[in-house]
Parts: sequence; structure tokens; C-alpha cells
Amino acid sequence: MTQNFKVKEWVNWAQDLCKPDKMVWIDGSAAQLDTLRAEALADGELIALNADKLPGCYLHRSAQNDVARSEDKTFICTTHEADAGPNNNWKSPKEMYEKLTPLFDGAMRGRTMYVVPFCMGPVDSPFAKLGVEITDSIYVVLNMAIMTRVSPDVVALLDKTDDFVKGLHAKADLDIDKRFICHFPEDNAIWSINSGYGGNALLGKKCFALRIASYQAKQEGWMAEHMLIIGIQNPAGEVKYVCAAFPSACGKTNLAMLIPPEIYANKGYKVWCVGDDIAWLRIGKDGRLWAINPENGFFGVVPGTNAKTNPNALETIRKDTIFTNVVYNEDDATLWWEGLDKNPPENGIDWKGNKWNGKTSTEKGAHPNSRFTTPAANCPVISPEFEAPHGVPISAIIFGGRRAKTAPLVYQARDFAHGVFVGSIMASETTAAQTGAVGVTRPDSMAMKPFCGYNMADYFAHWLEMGEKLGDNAPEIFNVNWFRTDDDGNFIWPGFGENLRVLEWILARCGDDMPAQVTPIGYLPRPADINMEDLDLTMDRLQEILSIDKDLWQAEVASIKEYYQSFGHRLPEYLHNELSNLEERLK
Ligand code: GTP
Ligand code: SPV
Ligand code: MN
Repeated sequence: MTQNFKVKEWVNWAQDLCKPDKMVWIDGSAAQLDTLRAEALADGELIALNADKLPGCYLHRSAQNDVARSEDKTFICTTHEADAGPNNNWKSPKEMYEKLTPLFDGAMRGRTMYVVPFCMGPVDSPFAKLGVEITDSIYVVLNMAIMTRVSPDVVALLDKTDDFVKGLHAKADLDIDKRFICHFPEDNAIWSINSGYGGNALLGKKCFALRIASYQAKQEGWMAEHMLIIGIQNPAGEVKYVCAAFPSACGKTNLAMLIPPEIYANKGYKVWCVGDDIAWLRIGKDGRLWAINPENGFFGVVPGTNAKTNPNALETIRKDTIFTNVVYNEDDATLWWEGLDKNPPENGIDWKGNKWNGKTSTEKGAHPNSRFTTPAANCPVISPEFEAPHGVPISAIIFGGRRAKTAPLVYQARDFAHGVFVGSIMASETTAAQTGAVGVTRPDSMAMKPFCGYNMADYFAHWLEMGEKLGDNAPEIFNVNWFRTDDDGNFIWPGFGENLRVLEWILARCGDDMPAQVTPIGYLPRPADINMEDLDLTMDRLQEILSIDKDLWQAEVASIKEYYQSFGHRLPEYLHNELSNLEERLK
């Protein structure tokens, strides 16, 4: 338990409000987590699996109405509505404290209240930040122990500072009508109730490391972004680091664990994973941009993970992993999900807990947003710099969305400021990672639409300011789209490991000697500059995904205009000008 008076005072207040039967401080020790797992197994919150085939792994089934982030129930509570911006649901702090206090009142009666001190970032990093999550869910505690740093070292740090984020979480009745995920950036506080789902309940992740942290980053002059971080090692052994921001379920974990195609592996290329979802970026003493991954594990999409698409992820999740909402195989207590292999179990139990025969059933066995929670240390390609206190220097920033049409395979911004424009005009088709319709194209600037804890117009201004501070040291900015489809709806680009071919062009463009085509939207590769060796794709198809359809782009400009208008006068003038210039160039 901490000696920090502020923490104790707040925990006492929460205890008085939530009225648990018992309170347990979590130190992350193996013995303590073992006890919790045994308890969760006894009451069915966790299901044991085959200890030989999946050592240390468990299955959890969530409530059926609680399987994804609930964006309509997520609020940014600032004094002034304009500070939350049109990109967020806003309520005043007063209103939400008043509304949620009665919901938390007595919410933990008959339950245990767990107090989890945690650290985002390596514990010895000057950029690390502390939080304390109070929760009544063992599932949440066990997930937090994987996703964040939870240890006596963290408690020692907490003893010395009052700078911590207060996260209050209660499952309550999982009542969807009383589900709220409220952020109070002015108070460093998060209140989440009636959901047990990852992004709603693991408060270190999206709630803290993106929504609250983006607000802090704006004040303190750094950036909190929805980005993976990888190191790409060339045959000479040099490693260059890039960050990539893609919306939820658009390929970050897959790119973060990329295995080079044979022709690249044979030459000596390697890809190292630093992070798969969140990056905290700062300008270093050398003037360059440096990134740390504040997380300690991966909370990844399960369906589609297989030996071909992501063998590294498959290897990572063979042990010490919590699976949520996949198929249980009664024959040997193993797991299955859509896209694993062509051999689904006949004696299965689906994610809803019903008997499921994979050979005959027409329904999906695993939920499309079923997830694994697994320690970063398990990843066979975890970067040697994963724990580096100052992080890694970033050469390129890549934005990318899921677009059937319009966005080409890859293009480069003219400079950093233009790159901010490119990020701001991103749009992507919605996925199963959030509740609501799937496949609807919506603006998702920098893949941060659901995660920016303040007015996005101010966020764009902050990006532009960071670019000015970085000057000549600014990373190059790119946009990619792995998801262009043909007339039959099939993906044209093979994706996954083959994405290294695009990364190779990107890194070449970060040097001096790779020419490119100048187009209205930015620099595109000359088709011959994408390495097609050993690739099952015709030059015609490549040219197709490297083409820019002026009609589609003109329509795109019209919708961006409308989107920009939602920010009113707060939108930086520069972005308006870039949009007009783009419109001109498309004529
Ligand atoms: P979050 O954890 O929600 O932030 O998702 P993510 O961005 O990490 O996405 P992830 O890597 O888990 O991929 C999501 C889905 O996209 C999976 O179904 C993948 O199989 C699919 N996917 C990933 N990379 C590619 C690719 O290069 N091409 C195609 N066609 N699909 C991909
Ligand atoms: C996402 O939806 O972007 C995720 C999963 O990474 S969650 O933690 O639920 O946000
Ligand atoms: Mn994510």
C-alpha cells in the first residue's frame, strides 16, 4: 500500500462511496495474481484451458451487450463545451459527477474493491506516468497486470508524487442504459461504469494513455497518439523507427509484428516491435522526435490471426494470455476463431456460451471483436529498445485508413505541415472495434477521432506547432491504404508481410535518392519503385492502386470541407488553405 496521502484519501473516498465488502491493494506479485485467477476460475469469470497446449492461458466470456468500445457512452467532461470540440460527446463535469455518483453509490456491495497502482511507460523512463485504477473486476485487474506495469516499484514512485490519474471503475450491473465512460481532463480523472470491455474498462489504455494523455501532452508540449512503433533493420544492420496511426482494427498489431517476406528475410531484413497501439512522442535533446510505448502488453483482435497473416502474434499468444469471446473446443480445452484455420471444432462452445458446431453452424463462433491480452515480453520480435527510457528516434510517421476506393496504396506529404493536413483529412470505414454499424466511412483524423481528449482543431494546431519546433528534424509523413478493393470486393494489395515493400519505399523516401511522381495529393511511388519480386500481383493491379481518381477526390474534398466546417473558426487557417490548394490542383 502506498504512503501517498492523496492516493489514500481518494481511495478512502471511493470506498465510502462504492461500499465494497473488502478492499485489496494490488502489487502485481505472482502469488497475488495466482490467488485472483483461482477466484475467477471458481466463479466462472475465467475458464481454464489445456495447460500443455496453452500454458497460463484463460478464456473469458463477456456479457453479450459488452463486446466493444461504446463511443456513444464516452464523454469528455470539460468546463467549457468548446474545449471538448465537435469530435467528442461533451457534458459538464458537474452534471456527470452528479449523474454518476448515485450509480457508484453502493455499486461494490458484496464485492471486493481492488486498488491497482500502475505505470504507463517503462518505470525508469522520465516520460512514464502513473495511474491508480479502482475496480471491482478481477478480469480488469488481471488484464491491467498484463497491459501496464504493476509492481512494488510503481508504488515506490507513487509515494513520491501527486501527479497520478485517478481511474474509478465498477462493473455494476453491466446495464447498457447506465453505461458511462467519462473523462475529466481538468481533474486527471476517469469514471467508468457498467462495462467490463477492454477499451471501456482498462483505464490505462484509451482512457488515460490517449484521451487524458493527449490533453496533458497539449499542455506539456508532447504528443499522445494512436500509433504502433516498429524498428526496420536493413541488411547493413541499421535500424530505422517508424510510427503508424491506423484506426481500430485497421492493421496496427499486424504491421507491428510484421515478418519480412522471404526475399527480404534472405537479404537480412528484420522488423522489431516496440508497440502496437499507442505512442507517446517527445522532442529529444538532439531535436529529433522520440517515441515510447506506454503499454506493457498487447490487447489485440483475435479473428484473422493465423500462421500466415501474423505468426509472431500466434507465437506470442501461446502462453500467459487471456482470451475474450473466442470459441472453446470441448474436445481438448483449446480455442478456435474465424480465420485461424479451416478446421473448426465440432464440439465447440461459441463466444455466447452456446454449443457450436464449426462444421455446420452458419453463425460466427468467435465475436468479430474478440481479443487477446498478452505480455509484450512474449513477442518473439519485441524490440531490444522496448524498455529504453527515452524511447526510439522516429524517421517517418505513417497514417492509414481502411478505404475500398479513393486513397492510394501509399503517398507522401510534401513536408511536415502538409503531413498534418494529410492526417487531418483521413477517413476510414468503421469496424467491429466499436459498437454500431460496420463499414461506414467517417472522418478519423490521425486515427484519433475516438481518442482525442480535447477539441481536434486545437489538436491540429498542436501538431503544426510540434512540426515548427522539430524544423529540419521533423519525420517525413506518409499515408497508406492496404484495403483498396476490386469490383468484386476483394483486397487488391496482398498486405500483411508484403507491406514491407511499401515500408522500403517509405524509408528510401526518407533518404535522398529516391525520386517520386508529383500528384495533386502528394508524392506517389513510380510503380517501378515498388519491389514486386516474388509478389503475386500484376503491374496493372499495382498501377490501379497507385492511381488517383480525380472524381473521387473531388467528392472527398467536398466531404472534408463539411468536416472542417464543424470546427468553425478554431480550425487552423493553414488547413483551410491546404484544402483550397488541393481543390485547385484537382481541377
Ligand atoms: P486495434 O487493436 O483495434 O487498435 O486494431 P489494429 O489496428 O491493431 O488492427 P489489427 O492488426 O488487429 O488488424 C485488424 C484486422 O485487419 C484483422 O482482421 C487483420 O487480419 C486485418 N489486417 C491487418 N493488416 C492487414 C493487411 O495488411 N491487409 C488486409 N487485407 N487486412 C489486414
Ligand atoms: C481499439 O479499439 O482501438 C483497441 C481496443 O485498441 S480498445 O482497447 O478496446 O480500445
Ligand atoms: Mn487500438
